[in-house]
Amino acid sequence: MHTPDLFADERPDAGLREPLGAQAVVLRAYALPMLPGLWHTLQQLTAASPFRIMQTAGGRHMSAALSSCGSLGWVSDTFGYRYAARDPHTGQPWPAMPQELLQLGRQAAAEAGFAAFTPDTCLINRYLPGARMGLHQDRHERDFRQPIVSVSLGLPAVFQFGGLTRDAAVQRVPLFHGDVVVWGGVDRMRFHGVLPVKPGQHPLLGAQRINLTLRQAG
Ligand code: MD3
Ligand code: FE
Repeated sequence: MHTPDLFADERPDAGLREPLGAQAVVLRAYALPMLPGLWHTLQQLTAASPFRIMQTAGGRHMSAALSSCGSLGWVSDTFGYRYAARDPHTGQPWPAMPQELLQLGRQAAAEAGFAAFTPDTCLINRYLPGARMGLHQDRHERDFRQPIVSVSLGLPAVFQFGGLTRDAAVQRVPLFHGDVVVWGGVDRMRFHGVLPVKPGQHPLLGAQRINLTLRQAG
């Protein structure tokens, strides 16, 4: 068995497709050709709707900082989790979904066998070293038949991919700058999380990991 320490620096070849489940696949380095343009776009998005630490329904603080773009954005406070049309921090609508993100989401979903994916939101998670995300399911979207497309940027992280119950065995998968993962169908409700991001410097993003999660929420 590999440990995260042993494999975290071994970057798989660009273009590799790694199935994680019957309807979940890693597309290695799929988003790399879009950089640094995508990084520039992200900086504009997060200038308009800045990263913020949200509280959970239980009153705890998340360790990843969040922003969103699109017609809806994911918000969390002591009332719970939901999608909302306005950024509660600025009081304004979230920045519009950039065309390049919409295209990336559609193309990656099609690549994984999901036709006609039309994401209406992109959650932008920022992990500084030490930040993590505990095991959870994504269940606040209206239509679970729609897949989810995730784009990893910056520092690597170890993704945890579990089963349909919290206590099911967990696979550990290292995700690197430019990797795209598509999850849908029978794998859509699997528990997942992110282990604490290790300190490091990425040549383009510096000391952070950013994950984009494209979803059709409404
Ligand atoms: C597997 N974010 O924001 S996205 C999240 O790296 C979240 O920031 C992680 O989980 C991150 O909710 C990973 C990958 C992801 C998203 C949805 C899934 C994996 C999934 C739904 C089902 C199974
Ligand atoms: Fe999630």
